Amino acid sequence: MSSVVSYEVVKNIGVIKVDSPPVNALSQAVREGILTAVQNAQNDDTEALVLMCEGRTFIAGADITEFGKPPKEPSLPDVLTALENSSKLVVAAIHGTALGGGFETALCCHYRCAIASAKVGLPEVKLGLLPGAGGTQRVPRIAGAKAALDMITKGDPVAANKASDMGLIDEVLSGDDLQAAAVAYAQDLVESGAPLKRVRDITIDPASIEPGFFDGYRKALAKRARGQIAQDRIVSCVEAAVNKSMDDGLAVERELFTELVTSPQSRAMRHAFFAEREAAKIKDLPKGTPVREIKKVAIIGGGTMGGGIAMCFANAGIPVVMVEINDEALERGLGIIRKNYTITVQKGRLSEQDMGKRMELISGTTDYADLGDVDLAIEAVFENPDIKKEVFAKLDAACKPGAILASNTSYQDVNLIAEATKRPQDVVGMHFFSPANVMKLLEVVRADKTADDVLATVMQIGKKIGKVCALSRVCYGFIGNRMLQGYGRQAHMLLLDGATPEQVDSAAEEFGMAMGPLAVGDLAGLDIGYKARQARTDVEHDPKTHCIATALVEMGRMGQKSGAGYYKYDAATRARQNDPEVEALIRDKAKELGIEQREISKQEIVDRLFFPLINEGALILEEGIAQRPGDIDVVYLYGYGFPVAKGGPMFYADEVGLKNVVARINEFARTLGEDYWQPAPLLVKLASEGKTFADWAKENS
Ligand code: 3H9
Repeated sequence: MSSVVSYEVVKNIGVIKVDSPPVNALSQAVREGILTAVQNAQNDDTEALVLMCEGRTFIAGADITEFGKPPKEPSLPDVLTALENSSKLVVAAIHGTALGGGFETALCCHYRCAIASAKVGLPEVKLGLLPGAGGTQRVPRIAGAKAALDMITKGDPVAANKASDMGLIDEVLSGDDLQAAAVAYAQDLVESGAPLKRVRDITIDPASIEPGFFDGYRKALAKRARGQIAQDRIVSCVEAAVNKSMDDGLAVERELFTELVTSPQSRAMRHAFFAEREAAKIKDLPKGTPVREIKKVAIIGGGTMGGGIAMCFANAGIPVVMVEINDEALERGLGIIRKNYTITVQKGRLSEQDMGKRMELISGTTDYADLGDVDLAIEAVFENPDIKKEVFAKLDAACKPGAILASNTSYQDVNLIAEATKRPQDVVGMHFFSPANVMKLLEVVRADKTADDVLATVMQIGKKIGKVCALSRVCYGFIGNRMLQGYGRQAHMLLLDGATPEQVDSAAEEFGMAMGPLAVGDLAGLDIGYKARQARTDVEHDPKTHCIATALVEMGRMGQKSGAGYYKYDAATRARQNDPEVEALIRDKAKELGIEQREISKQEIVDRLFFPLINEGALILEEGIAQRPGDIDVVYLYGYGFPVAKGGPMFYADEVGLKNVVARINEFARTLGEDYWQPAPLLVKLASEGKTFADWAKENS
């Protein structure tokens, strides 16, 4: 038998077991092993077959590392045909997550059973793909076109009980012994003379689909999926499932899958998938570094940020105590959390009972003496170094030895914060992004003395609370906000050079950003940057880079919250509107500074916004602030709304070609001045060697 697929006869049932850690992906060896087992089993004494997996999960999909390489026999469709055509009844027995090609394998079995904790799904869309092994044809045949489209275009896994309601699972098993339960289920099917149910034999009546249904679905998707081609192709496949024969539908699916798997979008999204997992690994941490147990957490500061962080832990079932300076502030903080949960309940995304359980996990205090039993304290107070140091000195005195002390600072020097304690080895940065209970990114900031086990613990707890973690060394703004400075500066300078706020934002949004830089400023509040600039007295501010934002704040235009910033906002809809007053202000400022305004092309806007990100990213790599280019991509994808279909700024740079990036930066240096257009030495070096950031990552892994 194959080394990754075994075959064993239990009573009258043949059990085919895949054992290919970590997630039993359908590598060539797994495909061949299943095919051989099914073929051999046709001639033995068994009466039915069970297909199941060892380890943490049923097959979690095709082996993504094989995409983009020459195909190896047998193909997945060949294996699935053998399963579906088996003369003996085949039962898929699912635990963990049957995803993508894994679920498609199960759909080719004649029956599917699962333990209650299992989930099934077709997440290919998250990799810029569509299910390419019959999923787009079989799910609509079982669950209907609408349910299939919802499942495949969102890509989220469905719990076993719901999947059973949809008809995708035939039996939800009780008990923990999957093999015993699945064998018993297969025996029952044999005894009852159950037929070989083949999904391919189900037909959908095209008349059951309302006219215009697919066009309507496409239109709704165009808004939600913003330029991602996979969604559109998925609709075409499901349309074929309704209107064509199984074989013709499979042919459409194959053709469109092949188009997508070679597309830059899917390449970028596959890069993002692996970069996310890689970012959680700290290169120089010895294997087996122990982790500290985190049973209770303290959050210092009950503002929007502190409240959001508290929710992250409560959502993961970890008790939290929130610390505020007085009862009133504490009540306000807890009230904001209660309100946030209530909104989630009203939207039907949380039950009242679960809200109650989460609120019970959150307590409050105004006394640091109550923090003696916490394992992790996260400070989320004002961005003022003196206040932060004071808080850390208090935490150092109140918390038990070994408790981790973390700062949620966005900019401050974590080394200086650590110096305020007698345990710098226990001090680390945990930079959450607002709103903290929603945004996926957690920048973990490693100070000079942070202990290895503290870093390992924070990475682990970050994953537990559902965050994607990336490691940064200490510098002003860490990875994300440091890079953002050049992006924000260019957004501003583009205005002075003649672009309107709408032109700048819509170019960034067409590029794929969730929101343009100026609209983001309005959303966050222009007063925040204003105060930060005023507080930063250690550097000289270039009058050109923020004069408009400063003038807007001084005119009382703080952004959305005051109804106006770079734009005017409709009070009811919050829709942004161009404002001639702002356009006049920009013209005046340009004149004052002696800048001659001109028409600016979309391409220039895009390059001037995104190339500074790449350039600063290269400096950050060179200085060792980030471990890998992929980590920088992860920061931008999960913290700053960078389009996943472009893979992150460093992946985007590789796609554009580093030579082209350097040439354009040099051109901007000539035409716009060298102050902000100096190509990073690493960028120049890689470009001159004809290399990419991905090459650098390999050489420095
Ligand atoms: C597909 O199926 C196409 C078909 O329709 C058509 C084909 C013709 N391949 O996430 P984790 C690795 S497309 C290769 O940390 P968790 C991962 O890189 C596929 N490797 O664990 C990591 O490696 P390392 C559709 C994979 O417990 C390790 O496994 N399927 C694959 O938090 C552990 O991963 C999907 O998109 C793979 N398919 O979560 C599912 N999957 O340890 C993708 C994982 O070296 N996978 N690895 O860093 C997942 O969503 C999660 O991994 C899963 C486990 C939920 C399964």
